[in-house]
Amino acid sequence: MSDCLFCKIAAGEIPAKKIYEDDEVIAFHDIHPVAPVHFLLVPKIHLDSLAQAEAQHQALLGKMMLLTSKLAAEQGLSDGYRTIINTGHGGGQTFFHLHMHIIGGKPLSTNIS
Ligand code: DGP
Repeated sequence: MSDCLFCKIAAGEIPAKKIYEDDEVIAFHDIHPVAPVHFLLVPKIHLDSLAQAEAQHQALLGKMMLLTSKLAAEQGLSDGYRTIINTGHGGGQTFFHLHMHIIGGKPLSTNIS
């Protein structure tokens, strides 16, 4: 998508503090961190949100889930971390390219509202 921020970051057209990249996904620090560690894990293909994912994306989504623990450990989150996927306006999504937030490095509330 030509006007998608995360597509442009994935293509290297907009800089980001990258922590991981392969042929399918990229991870980079969130520009507005809500915790000492806050990065985004983003598929390189454009999907507006998790609601657009289909069976053909199952392996990619599984890969992203499994990658969180490796990347979190590399970022020093030995005591745990939170993953969030905001989906749609009602879910608090503001950038419409599927992305997973990985957050940690401070005590996180058990209240996820
Ligand atoms: P969401 O509300 O789930 O759509 O989260 C979008 C996140 O994207 C938000 O936490 C801030 C982050 N973000 C927005 N613009 C940029 C940017 O230009 N660079 C980086 N690294 N993060 C950004």
